[in-house]
Amino acid sequence: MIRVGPAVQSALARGEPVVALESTVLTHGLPRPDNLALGRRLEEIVRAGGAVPATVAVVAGELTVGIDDEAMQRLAERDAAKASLWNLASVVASGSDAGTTVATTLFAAARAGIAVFATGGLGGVHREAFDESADLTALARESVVTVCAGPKSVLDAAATLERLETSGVAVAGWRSEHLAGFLTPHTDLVVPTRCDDVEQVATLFHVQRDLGLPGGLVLSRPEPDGLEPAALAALLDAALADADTAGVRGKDVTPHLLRRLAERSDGATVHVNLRLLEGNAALAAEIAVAIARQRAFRAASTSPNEVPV
Ligand code: PSU
Ligand code: MN
Repeated sequence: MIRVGPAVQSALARGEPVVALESTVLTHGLPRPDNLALGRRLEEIVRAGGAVPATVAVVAGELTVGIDDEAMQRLAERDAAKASLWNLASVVASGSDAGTTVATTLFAAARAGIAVFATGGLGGVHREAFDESADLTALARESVVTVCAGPKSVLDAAATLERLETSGVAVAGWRSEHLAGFLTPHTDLVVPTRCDDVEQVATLFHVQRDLGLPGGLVLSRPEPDGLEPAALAALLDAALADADTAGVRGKDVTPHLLRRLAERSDGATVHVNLRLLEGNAALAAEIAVAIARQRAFRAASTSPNEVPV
């Protein structure tokens, strides 16, 4: 029941690099009309990096890997649902349109055979007890490289990192020892691995697969354009208080907080969000190219552990 778009299908059949992109950022994460412009720009960035973009979404009840521009326009301009793993079946059954979260995008991308995924921020452990994103479950299950700017700023980053460790997800910092803070470049949390070039990332990915490890690899890329940690903390406290007063719960929490952060920062958080998404897509394309090259080399080589440098 997963539809794969024609460009993505032929790229995958030829072993060419493909980068999956999520769509909740279009339906819920960014204001109109920035969202549509961004969705198109991310695909362009991936193409410019030598890979084929595969934006994932539910289109009229069909989980689609590689939506066309018409579908992207509809998702960005009309109200659509937000599909995580726990409500995916009901969204599909009802025949509606939905943006896919990190969890659902990972699920669909892995089924289609895509190795690399670019997003903005990961879902994770919220500051309020018992709200934990299904993104964590999907990251533990799917053998995919997820390029992100760290856990979403509204989360408990330390708890999220612990949960990733518990479920066996490899976390690497892109040219950094620290976990990226989404809207701020760094948290003070140290990540287990540091990667300084894309070949290293591709090698880690292949070794994880060779070992038969079930989970994925999170590559945390700090966005240099990000906000000062103190400024972000003040904005967040205010936005969290707003959400509490408004009585927002469940899957509506994240979109609500993002909207309040944007309003309270005069759009600064949206600007950073756009920059980090673009940077992540560009890096993901490079990684997809490196993975495809190493895969071809390994297939031709008698010693599977040798990788090109
Ligand atoms: N971060 C953002 N904007 C977003 C999201 C994260 O800055 O729109 C989305 C991602 O798609 C992520 C989802 O997978 O929120 C997590 O939602 P939840 O916590 O309800 O699982
Ligand atoms: Mn939640």
